Amino acid sequence: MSQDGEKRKVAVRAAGLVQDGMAVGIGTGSTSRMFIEELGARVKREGLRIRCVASSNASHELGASLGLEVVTLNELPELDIYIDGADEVGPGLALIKGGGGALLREKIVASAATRFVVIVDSSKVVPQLGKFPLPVEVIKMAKPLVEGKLTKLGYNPVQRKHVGGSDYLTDENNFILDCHCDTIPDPVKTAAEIRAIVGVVEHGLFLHMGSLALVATPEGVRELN
Ligand code: ABF
Repeated sequence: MSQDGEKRKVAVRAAGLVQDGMAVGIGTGSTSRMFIEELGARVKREGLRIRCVASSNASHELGASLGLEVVTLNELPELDIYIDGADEVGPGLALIKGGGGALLREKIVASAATRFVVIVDSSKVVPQLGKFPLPVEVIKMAKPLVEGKLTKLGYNPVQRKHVGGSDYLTDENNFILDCHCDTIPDPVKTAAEIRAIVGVVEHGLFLHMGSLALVATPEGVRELN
């Protein structure tokens, strides 16, 4: 089965977890996009009454365009479930997220939810985190300082740019430094070291946040928890 076929399968399963009356966090990225489409289809078909909070402007607009009631955390600060993709899923459901640039809002929305369900295709499950560059969101003014400190720590930061060379900016108007670590043997230590740098807004290590991962495989959807 193609990677997109796997993503669709896991998106359908995830949409099935949503029940009438729930407050739902909707994620960002191509797997989440399929989940949002499937959720929109269920709302139309079954008349589910749900309200959603999105982890990016793009997902907010997509959800609204598909007929979902998408509000802000101000209106809905407590969520029953948050469903989102990931770039890597390691042991203990340790995650790297933020390849799509929405790590800050994703972590905020995840922290507002009772359950965080991760939806991925099988290529994302790894024995150790770190092959995927770890995104670190930084305040513009602090970029040189943070870059220098990340380099000293051996994390090989590279500022994210658009294809044409202009600076990539997050929804919160910050820069992203992608850290080419190659391996992250101790994610807790790495998370603490990065968090301690003044000017870092957030990093893409999501530790002890996921409740369940739905992993699409050619044989079907596998559950990891
Ligand atoms: C979000 O989208 C992210 O945290 C992650 O960066 C990305 C995964 O995207 P995709 O589903 O397109 O692989 O979930």
